[in-house]
Amino acid sequence: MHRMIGRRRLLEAAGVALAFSPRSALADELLRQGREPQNLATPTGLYDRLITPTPSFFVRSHFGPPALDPNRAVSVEGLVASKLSLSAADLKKTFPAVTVTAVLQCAGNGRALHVPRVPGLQWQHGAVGQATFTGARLRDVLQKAGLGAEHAKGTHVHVLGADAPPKPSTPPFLRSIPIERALDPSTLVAWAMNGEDLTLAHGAPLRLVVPGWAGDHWVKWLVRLAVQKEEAKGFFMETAYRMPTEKVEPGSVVPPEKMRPATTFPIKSIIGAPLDGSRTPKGPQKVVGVAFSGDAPIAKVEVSLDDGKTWRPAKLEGEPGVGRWVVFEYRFEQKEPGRVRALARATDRKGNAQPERAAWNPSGYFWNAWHAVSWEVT
Ligand SMILES: Nc1nc2c(c(=O)[nH]1)N[C@H]1C(S)=C(S)[C@@H](COP(=O)(O)O)O[C@H]1N2
Ligand SMILES: [Mo]
Repeated sequence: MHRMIGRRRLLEAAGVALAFSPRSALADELLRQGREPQNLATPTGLYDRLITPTPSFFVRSHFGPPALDPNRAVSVEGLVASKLSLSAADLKKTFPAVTVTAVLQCAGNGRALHVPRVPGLQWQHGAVGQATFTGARLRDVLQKAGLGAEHAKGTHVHVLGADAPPKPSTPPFLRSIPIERALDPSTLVAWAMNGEDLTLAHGAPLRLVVPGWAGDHWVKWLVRLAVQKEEAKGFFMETAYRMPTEKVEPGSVVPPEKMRPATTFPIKSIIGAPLDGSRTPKGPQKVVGVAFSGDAPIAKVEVSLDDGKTWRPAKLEGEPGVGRWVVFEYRFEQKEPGRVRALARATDRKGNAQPERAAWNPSGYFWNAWHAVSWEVT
């Protein structure tokens, strides 16, 4: 169930004095997702711009944040020549700062839209956002620790955050990424988001940034990076965040050996305006949204006003990139009052096309069907 909560109200609830003035309505709001306050969705109306404002950027935390400690260091260990311990200040001093613009999307975004329904947080569209992230290349950090050529292939970087599970029986949020992905120049140990130090909700002081890959790899509140021979074990690697290796019948049970980690997110577009169920005056109409693919830059977005019989190209804005969104806009004239339904579909430069129906899977990941929005022209 969605409930609107403003950031001011969130802060008030946390007993924080309000020292700033109210901002524009949407840019200051998050939608509560389920019972826990650490899971917050971005309002759909914000998917009309290149950068999602940090105060409205979705939040997904399994256990809630640890205490804020700006000096918390991350250790770099395992199969490296010399163990390092680096705070955000150390990273800023030691490594060139790199800024990437990237989509951060939870694998479970759109889970509520899969048919049949799948248990888990019932995200609709709001578990995604785009921001700029600034930090050190993980590659540079690993090289500084003396990662040898013999360990630069086939190994895995285990990644741990400082957030403690609520009960001793709850498994820690331990993840790993293959070394090849860790050495990709876009993979960062980031200290800033949208030009400011990370907020606690988004992983302060340090988080991993893995453009093109689902949010579960973007570990927050980093405490340990360890190069190991094997993939990490445990619930969050072996059970959660896994996808069928092949297409499966909706509702079916998939055996573990037919599952692989969910990594690159598939192509998708979301219409941010008009909002479903809204009203617009007759005359010029504008369909605006965002489109992204974890696999390749967006090549085109098309809009249909006749349930997919015919499609027209939308105008794109923003620099296309892997795991990076562009804004699309399609204008048309609606002279008569009545109901209008718009569909959007994106295609990337590798020819991946957004499907009419999303591929169902047991955990409800990566819903990416054509987004349909209906509104009343009056
Ligand atoms: N330490 C830690 N890192 C974490 C998580 C977590 O629970 N603990 N949640 C992950 C998941 S599932 C997602 S989708 C992203 C969400 O990042 P955000 O809250 O900054 O939007 O953080 C990831 N990093
Ligand atoms: Mo997630």
